[in-house]
Amino acid sequence: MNQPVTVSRDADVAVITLDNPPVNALSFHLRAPLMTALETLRDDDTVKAMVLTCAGRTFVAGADITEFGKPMQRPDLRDLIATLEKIEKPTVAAIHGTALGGGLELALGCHFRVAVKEARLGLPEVKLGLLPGAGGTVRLPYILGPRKALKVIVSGTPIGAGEALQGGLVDALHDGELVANAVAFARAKVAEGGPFKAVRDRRERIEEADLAAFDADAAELAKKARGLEAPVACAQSVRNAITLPFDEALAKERDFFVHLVSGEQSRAQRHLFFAEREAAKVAGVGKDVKPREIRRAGIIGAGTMGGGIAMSFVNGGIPVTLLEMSKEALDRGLATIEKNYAISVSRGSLAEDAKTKRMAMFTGTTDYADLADCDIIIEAVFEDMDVKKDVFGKLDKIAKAGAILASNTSYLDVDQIAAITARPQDVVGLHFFSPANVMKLLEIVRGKKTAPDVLATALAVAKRIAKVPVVVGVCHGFVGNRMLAARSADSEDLLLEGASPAEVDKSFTDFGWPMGPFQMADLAGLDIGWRNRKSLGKTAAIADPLCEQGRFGQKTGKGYYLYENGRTPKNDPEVEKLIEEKARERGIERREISAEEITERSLYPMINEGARILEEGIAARASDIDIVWVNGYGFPVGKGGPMFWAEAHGLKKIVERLDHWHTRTGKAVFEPAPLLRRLAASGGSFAELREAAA
Ligand code: T1G
Repeated sequence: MNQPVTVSRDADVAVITLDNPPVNALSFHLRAPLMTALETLRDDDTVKAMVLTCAGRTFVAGADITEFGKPMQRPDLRDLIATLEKIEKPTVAAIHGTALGGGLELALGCHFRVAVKEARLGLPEVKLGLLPGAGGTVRLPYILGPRKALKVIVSGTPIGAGEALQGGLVDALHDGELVANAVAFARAKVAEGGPFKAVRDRRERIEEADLAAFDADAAELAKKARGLEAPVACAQSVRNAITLPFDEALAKERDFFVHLVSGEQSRAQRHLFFAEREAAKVAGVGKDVKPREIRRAGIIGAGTMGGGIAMSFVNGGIPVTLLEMSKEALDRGLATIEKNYAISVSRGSLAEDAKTKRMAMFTGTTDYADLADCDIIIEAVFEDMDVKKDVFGKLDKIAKAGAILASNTSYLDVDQIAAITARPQDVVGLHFFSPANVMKLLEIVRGKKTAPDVLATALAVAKRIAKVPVVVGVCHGFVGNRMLAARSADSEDLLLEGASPAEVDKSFTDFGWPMGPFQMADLAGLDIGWRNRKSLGKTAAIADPLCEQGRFGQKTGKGYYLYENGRTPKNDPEVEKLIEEKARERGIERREISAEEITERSLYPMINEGARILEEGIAARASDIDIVWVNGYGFPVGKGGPMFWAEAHGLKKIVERLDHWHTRTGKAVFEPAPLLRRLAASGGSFAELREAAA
């Protein structure tokens, strides 16, 4: 068992090494010996300077998130930093990997910070529904200035060591031996002589701060918070660093932290943090299953999905061969990709030379034979089984042995597609979400014959292209789209019985969704659903007549809403009139429909379908379903995902209301799944399924 804290000496410089794998989280068993080391070295006159470093792949990646919600054992992180900051001999944090959250706060307790060039530094607490709780919202503004610090803290996105150096957060960058360089840096400071200023005493950036400009930035950021408390608390706490004395601002930061850490939103977002990591652990695909090597990817189809998928691979450093049926279609697809990169360059999120490098990683072709050297080939062609089978038939002939053949189908039976080939073990579904170069979610569809190393490869590729993977089984619409169908199964009746599209959408945005179902349908295009219904011989009371009038949504300037200028939806009395007419035709007496009823008739059936999906083993864990919905469908992170929210909301109440609507409507989507009924009756939780499965 490794020592969490070891102290070594390089003559008069003491080196404290923290070692708490895998990410040196500041658990109590690290904090206690660290406090002892700090106090001992502080009082040892033979020690002229101290260096703080970490063993393993990264500097401290934060407080130990698993300790939140439990009584905090002292010394806590603030005690450590308070002791560190009072040490008069120079203290230097030597940073590699990531210095995140409490890890960066600890480093800000030192006089100096040195780092390797690849290091990343940040305060991602806002992503856990928290704010930095050990001085980060006060000390970082002292170093970077309030406006820059506000951006770093409210985005939660780490900055690179180069940017940190420019901002004064890091004092030196090193290529070679980090600790040796840090010791040399410390010794040089000793030679320069003190006093050495603690961060809390460096007020220059605070005194020159432009409060009005800061408030304008904060107001902009608050607009994007969409009901999340943490971003607003972060901004207020950074503002306190400008307006209040250091210790007062620190105390207020603590109050915010204590409030947030015991709140529902942070509990939900911490659930998602661990759920995302759990989702990558797949039964039968242990660490012993080696992924196949992926040097080049082939993408079939350069349309919206194919182009976005291709960009994800190139952004992840994997060169792409992009195939289209015709040169025109290929050129159109590549031009769209180039335009997307140009937009990123114009926004400053991509350098011009990086764009050039990325465009050079695309090879266009209209010849299937050019895919023969690809290690993975993903088709993103028209969502039709015959078309998919035709493509896989061709792929089976040209793809090299061991190549992974993947379908981006969003609904269809991957086993049927695999059966077309002589290598079903190499076939997997990779369901990306539009826009594929932006959306984080990747539903990995495991076929009956998909080999474990194909799944291991898909999981490894997902990490390389910065996607959040969830492995799901084969069924119509997999996890996300299947539940989406249940969520909208009753939406037309809600309109016929009295709700307006705007009322339904408002209940969703009030809940925290970025957009409601009718605005979403207008964005996606009503004609897609219309074509689908016609092919299945199905009808829709409202959507069909809207489509017959050419109201396909944003793309035709009107759908459920009117779009006079671009994307802003406007209520259209024509639509209201059509709904009233269709209701009259069906003898439906229209009435007031509350937001609560809308939630019951849309979210409850969706959760119910989630329970069916768990019963069938299509999803391994309820938390996987939460990850699908938060990363693929905009389910509000502050609510933790549909299954987490359902438990917090009360399974008993949900089952009672499902029974009510099942009786009222006779619709199958409202008939409670046996699992849901059982857990509601026993007061059980979805988590117990996981334990049972483990
Ligand atoms: N606490 C506890 N466990 C952690 C952890 C943490 N801070 N960070 C990671 N783990 C576990 C994780 O669950 C996984 O476990 C394993 O380590 C490897 O992680 C007072 C309030 C550092 C970029 O938010 O972003 O400080 O699944 O798979 O992909 O202000 O981990 O193997 O059992 O993610 O290489 C702020 C969280 C905390 C950073 C590495 N810090 N971590 O990514 O590995 S709040 C964070 C990460 C705080 C103070 C406050 C990433 C990483 P298992 P991994 P990775």
